[in-house]
Amino acid sequence: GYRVLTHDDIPAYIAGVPAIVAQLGGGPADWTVRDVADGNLNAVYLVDGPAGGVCVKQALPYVRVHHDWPLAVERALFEHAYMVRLDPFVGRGAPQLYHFDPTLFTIVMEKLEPHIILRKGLIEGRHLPKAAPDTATFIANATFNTSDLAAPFERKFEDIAHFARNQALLRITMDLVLTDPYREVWRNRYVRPHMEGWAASFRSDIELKTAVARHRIGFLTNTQALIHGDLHSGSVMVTEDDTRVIDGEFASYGPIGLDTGAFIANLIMSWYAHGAYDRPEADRRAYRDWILEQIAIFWATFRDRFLTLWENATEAGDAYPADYFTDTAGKARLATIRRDYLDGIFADTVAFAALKMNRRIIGYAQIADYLVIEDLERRARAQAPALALARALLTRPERFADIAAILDAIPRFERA
Ligand code: SR1
Ligand code: MG
Repeated sequence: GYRVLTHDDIPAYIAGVPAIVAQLGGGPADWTVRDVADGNLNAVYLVDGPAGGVCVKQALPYVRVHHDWPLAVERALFEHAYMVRLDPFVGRGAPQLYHFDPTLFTIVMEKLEPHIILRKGLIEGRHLPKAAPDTATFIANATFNTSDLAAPFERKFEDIAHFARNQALLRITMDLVLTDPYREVWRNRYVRPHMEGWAASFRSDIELKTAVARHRIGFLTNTQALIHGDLHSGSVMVTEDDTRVIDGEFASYGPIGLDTGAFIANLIMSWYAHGAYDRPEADRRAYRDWILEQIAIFWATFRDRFLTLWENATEAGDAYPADYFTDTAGKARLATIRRDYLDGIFADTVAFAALKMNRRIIGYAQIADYLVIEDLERRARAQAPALALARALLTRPERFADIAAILDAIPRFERA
């Protein structure tokens, strides 16, 4: 049966998995184990042996950072299924999967070293040139290939049925991301008293809540592609020349814009947080310019890659069969259809970026980018423009029709 593995249990556990023993070399006495858990939910260990290393991740029966909060260990099934389903499409965009244990709900995978969590790199002001384009490529590869543009509906419907059972984690997204910032609930952890006014105004803002409700419906009904579901800067591990997307336990069929929006939201919040970091002004300005550039690169790369996959697809899905638009007029129409499809993803990206910012500032799971700002007054001053921008993105989407409009608005909302 299931049991929580402790640090000291890991060598004996690994000793029972021959393929991993061979990979590490030696035996339990030769292995070192490091507890490197960093996210909110799971236990994570890195194990090194004479011949190599692995990463062991176990789903705990509760939220790691909040033991009184029970959470289904079955989430590991969906993280595993996400890795398996995407393996043919994403190449080295994710860690390699070595072993899955459906009893202890552990995943043994490639140890990523010297990678760091992208969020840490952003906080430290590191230039990581591959992070944005590689993450964009990962999302395009993952979502195009699991959408109706590439997959036959029978395959897609099987997948939808499977991932629809990831309900415990979908409920977390429904509650923590799409509901809590707009109501009073014990979990909300915004900066008090400085952000109380913002939290109260969100609760009574009918225009905002109407827009949020529209995107709640989008989240619940738009099974556009297999999405990661939690693709923030803590779900990406990087070096200067390598990028891996990790932690697919929130995977489901949903709107692609939830993934692209989550990534952009975390870059935008990093930009605002940098305004409060104690760094020389010239360094700060240069780094903030770099972040804006990464947002532009991220969207351009995602769009180009998605379109390239579509234009070169040899096996079309059921949405636009290959023999459907063959003559000149048809091909021209298809170009318009593709542009409209990408515009739809962009509109969702904008909305979900806003929703993700609101949840990180008013909701339960606060982010290190802001938590490292110890002075609460300064932290709140770096958060308020993100909320003001998010509100505009949700209630005035027509003003944000392209990425240039977002890039222009980010500094403007800080000055406002
Ligand atoms: C209970 S904490 C939940 C949050 O942590 C994860 O990273 C997700 O963002 C989730 O909403
Ligand atoms: Mg996670």
